[in-house]
Amino acid sequence: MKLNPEGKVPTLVIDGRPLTEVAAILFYLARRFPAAELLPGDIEAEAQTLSWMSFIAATLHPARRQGLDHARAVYAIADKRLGAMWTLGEHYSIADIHLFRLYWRLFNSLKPVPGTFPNLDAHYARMMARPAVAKTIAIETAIGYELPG
Ligand SMILES: N[C@@H](CCC(=O)N[C@@H](CS)C(=O)NCC(=O)O)C(=O)O
Repeated sequence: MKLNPEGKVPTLVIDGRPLTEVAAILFYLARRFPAAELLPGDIEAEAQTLSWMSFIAATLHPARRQGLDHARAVYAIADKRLGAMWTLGEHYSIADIHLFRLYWRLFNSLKPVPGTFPNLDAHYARMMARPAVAKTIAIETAIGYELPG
């Protein structure tokens, strides 16, 4: 609570200063480590990244709390918006990490019928095939990270 009066995770501490909100933390990490190329260079693509992350934080993240039907409707919008590749088309970015984490929770707790969200399912599979993602999931599994029911 001292670090984040809202009492929520994640909170990243940078030289003693707390930074809250997934979108802001991802933005910071992308700018702090530019070699990873997690934020596209041109203005419109950067704005699209922010658009995705705003949608994810404000609409997708709280959807589950508003009931299953609402969650399904909102994830259907995300599925339609996503299309066939990454959130920004060819460029893998922080918006994909943000989207994946939310869908990962839904996928593993609610287990949607396969085919309900075809684009999100394909995105999930592409993300799980990334070595860094597999490594993170393995670390979390080893420490017993449990999903809310
Ligand atoms: N808008 C915040 C939401 C953060 C959030 O809701 N975190 C949840 C976990 S997913 C939490 O800390 N919940 C603890 C609680 O509500 O007690 C963000 O995007 O970072």
